[in-house]
Amino acid sequence: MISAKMQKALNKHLNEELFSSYLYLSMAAYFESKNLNGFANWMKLQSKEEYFHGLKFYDFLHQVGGRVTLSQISAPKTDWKNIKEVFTETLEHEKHITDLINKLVDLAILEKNHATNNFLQWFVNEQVEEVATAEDLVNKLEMIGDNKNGLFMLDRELGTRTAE
Ligand code: OFO
Repeated sequence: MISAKMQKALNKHLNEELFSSYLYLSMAAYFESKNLNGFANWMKLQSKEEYFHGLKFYDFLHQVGGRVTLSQISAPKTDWKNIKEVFTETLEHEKHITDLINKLVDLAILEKNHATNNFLQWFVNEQVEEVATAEDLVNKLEMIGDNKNGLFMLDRELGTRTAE
């Protein structure tokens, strides 16, 4: 049902989603180490979301008769200068993932693989949301600057995030 090239590309992207999960868990651990529990809560949930994105690729590959082959997950960064740097890198990472999704869509179109193209459209939409959310947090952090009160309020706000 899918070409060898597409199978390889989808497996590679499964690894990217699992790396995203690992990266955000590392960011959560950084926040925990700074007693920023709200930020940590948000990142931990983000990490779980990425794991589920990875599973969507896992399930889809099986549904179309493909073979899942897991590969090594790179070690994520473990330390950052400050909160803003974490979210600036989150935004950059999400833009990178968007680019990868777009390239997968290009391949699906090239191969006239409508099922895979249709599957990927969920991720096209999801990436719009992911980039917008990260952008919003970077903007908020820029506005807050070093204001402790503002950081406290944002930490409290992000602490209310619950799993979808
Ligand atoms: Fe999987 O959406 Fe972020 O990376």
